[in-house]
Amino acid sequence: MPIKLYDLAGAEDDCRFSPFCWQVKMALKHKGLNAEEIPWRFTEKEAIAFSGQGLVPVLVDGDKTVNDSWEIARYLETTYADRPSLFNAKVGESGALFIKFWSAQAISPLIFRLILLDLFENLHEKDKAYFRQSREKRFAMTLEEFATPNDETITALQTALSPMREVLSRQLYLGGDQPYFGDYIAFAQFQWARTVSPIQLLAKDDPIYNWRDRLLDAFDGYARNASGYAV
Ligand SMILES: N[C@@H](CCC(=O)N[C@@H](CS)C(=O)NCC(=O)O)C(=O)O
Repeated sequence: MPIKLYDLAGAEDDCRFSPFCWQVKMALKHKGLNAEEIPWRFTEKEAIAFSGQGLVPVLVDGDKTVNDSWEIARYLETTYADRPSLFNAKVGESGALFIKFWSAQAISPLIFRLILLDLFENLHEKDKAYFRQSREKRFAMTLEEFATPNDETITALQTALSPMREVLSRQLYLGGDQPYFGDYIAFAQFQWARTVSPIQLLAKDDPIYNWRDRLLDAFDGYARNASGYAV
């Protein structure tokens, strides 16, 4: 039975923008595993109710159901231990865990402010009211107040990315010579933006741009061929 992955989609079935799902999709490719990527919308809670919660990604592998991107990566690592490693042992897992929280707390909020209005435009009509209401409650302001797609936010993002830029000016990937799950976590942030927004987050001479290019080309251009903007 093929692996199934419930993957957030927008108005069009091929608009797949969830950064958490992108981490998992790159991890599956890394392991050489194919999955059926099932389009799922924010309001289709009943379709993933069997997982006991309401967020994607949800992975179904035979009789096993796993949710949460980090838990899915750990599941793939142990279940498919004979395939290329996502973590390269405990020390790699610890590094990836740092990238997960750094990315969520220092990078994601800035990218979100930059792409939010474009992302909203790409949502399925049936999701728009839910998304607006849930996010406005979370931010305690309107989407339009929260969004700041301007030079100031771009500059703040460049500053926040500086440690990653330092690493990538010295080596090809955060994992060294080869990508690992930490690379996919960080890459997923840029793929999130690329799939819904024409905004240029990275200059072409930035080592991060070149690193992202390598990952866009990985696995026969899997991420590059996804629906989105060629930025
Ligand atoms: N910690 C979770 C977060 C997953 C998450 O927030 N998924 C979003 C899509 S990017 C979602 O399903 N949201 C549904 C909702 O807000 O109702 C993970 O890493 O998988």
